[in-house]
Amino acid sequence: MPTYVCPRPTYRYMVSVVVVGFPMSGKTTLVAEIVGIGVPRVGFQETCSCNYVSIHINGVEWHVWDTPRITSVDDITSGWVGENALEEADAVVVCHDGSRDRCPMSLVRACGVDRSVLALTRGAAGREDLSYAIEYLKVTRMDGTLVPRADGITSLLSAVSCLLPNACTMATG
Ligand SMILES: Nc1nc2c(ncn2[C@@H]2O[C@H](COP(=O)(O)OP(=O)(O)O)[C@@H](O)[C@H]2O)c(=O)[nH]1
Ligand SMILES: [Mg+2]
Repeated sequence: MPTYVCPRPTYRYMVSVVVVGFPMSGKTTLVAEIVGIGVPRVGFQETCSCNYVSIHINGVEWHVWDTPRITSVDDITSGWVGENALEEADAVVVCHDGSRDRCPMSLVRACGVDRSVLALTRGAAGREDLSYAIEYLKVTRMDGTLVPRADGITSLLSAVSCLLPNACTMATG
């Protein structure tokens, strides 16, 4: 009689999340908030390099990458220093600060609809600027659902977790 051998569970020990967005869309501030380090709100410093900060969530190491500005999707393949990190990312957080002339959906498409989450930054959710609504509703994922939107760190981590393949990566608190 054949013996059934239960497959060994596969656990992930590292998750890579890349934060992207147009200039001044709140990427660096968001990364600092995700990993729980403070950022000074006085003075703006342009991010020129691509760096990650580590956090542990439920025993899983997350690398959260801050990236330099993207002014148009063409930047991504034109020497933008975040290209490699983006290519290898498990999830992409696209920052949207509500600016009317900065529809984030082109970035979502370029970064991968099925691995992207929209983060409403700089009070965008409070301003309820939905000038990008039509573009937003045009973009659906493989399962027919819309790209998740998050307006706080807890909802953002939860939305990112849902993109990840294994339950052990879930952020539960
Ligand atoms: N009041 C306020 N200012 C913010 C917030 N997030 C970012 N900023 C400011 O917006 C500017 C750009 O933020 P930053 O995170 O550096 O954007 P990045 O260029 O996309 O990395 C900075 O002057 C920040 O202090 C926010 O939630 N509230
Ligand atoms: Mg920055």
